[in-house]
Amino acid sequence: MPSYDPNNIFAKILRGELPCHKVYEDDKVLAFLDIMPRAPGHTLVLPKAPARNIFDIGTDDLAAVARATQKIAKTGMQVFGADGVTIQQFNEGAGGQVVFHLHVHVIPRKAGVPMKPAASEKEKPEVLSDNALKLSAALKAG
Ligand code: DGP
Repeated sequence: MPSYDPNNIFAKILRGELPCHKVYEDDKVLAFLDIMPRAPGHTLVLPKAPARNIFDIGTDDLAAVARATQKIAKTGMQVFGADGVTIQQFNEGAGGQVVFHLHVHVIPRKAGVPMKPAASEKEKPEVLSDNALKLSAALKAG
């Protein structure tokens, strides 16, 4: 497996070199909205530690990502009026991974509404800001 590339786009977001619509942060995890959401509230949950994917992440960091994923899934259900949540995580190109810093997709789902195709359409910044504000406020309150 190739080694971790510190210049991947999510590493730049983690270092604050590129912006994001942040929804959650703790000492081990950062979560922000996907700029090409497959449904409203589509969130990416990342370890702060430099991990390419499931094969090189430490178990403590993976546990922290799992904890945050559960919290965001539960809160996203309420905030976006969802009936369910799809959770996805891709490993290596053959596994569907495009950005090589581990991330978990948390996608609130409404019954009968299909997800948009992956990475198909950039959402308007004002929609992302509004959704990030709602989700982060609910996460802080909960
Ligand atoms: P994948 O590695 O297959 O899980 O796909 C990467 C996802 O990251 C895809 O849903 C689109 C999203 N994405 C790509 N570039 C950016 C970016 O610069 N900012 C944000 N917030 N999301 C991004």
